[in-house]
Amino acid sequence: MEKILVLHGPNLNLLGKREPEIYGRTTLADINAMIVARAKEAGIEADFLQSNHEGVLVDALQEATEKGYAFVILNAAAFTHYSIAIRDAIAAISVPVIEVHLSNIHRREEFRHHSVISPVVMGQIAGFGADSYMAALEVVIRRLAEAKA
Ligand code: CA2
Repeated sequence: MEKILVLHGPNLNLLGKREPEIYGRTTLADINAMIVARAKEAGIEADFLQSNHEGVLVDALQEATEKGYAFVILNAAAFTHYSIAIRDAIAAISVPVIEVHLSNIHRREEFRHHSVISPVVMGQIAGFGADSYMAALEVVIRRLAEAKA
């Protein structure tokens, strides 16, 4: 069975519990459950990791190849905007990474407009709340089906 890794960056553990006016009421556990349900339908296994620590995310990206993940769906949260370590880790691995954001980072504060990881990911999906993750998953499902055909 193909498997994917979903990585959530710093503070996303607070989702649904703080600042609902920006990030909504859906919790991270809700998002993970939605991903598991859709992935299961498509015969894909999904693993999850949330960390507030840059190095933990770098380690997880580095290990993605040897652990056999077909894709990584990554919300690097604030690290998106300044973590060269995460960018370098993405560039160093052969596993394709899809960048997701709950909010539309391009219509928020100026400092959120730039993603240092965008040049090294497969693509970016932003602004659809939890559906940004679900849209990324649909891309994964289609790409994996194409690869089998
Ligand atoms: O829109 C996104 O998904 C972001 O990656 C979320 C990050 C932010 O720094 C990025 O610019 C865009 C912040 C995640 C923090 O999530 C919280 C959730 C609830 C309460 C407080 C923070």
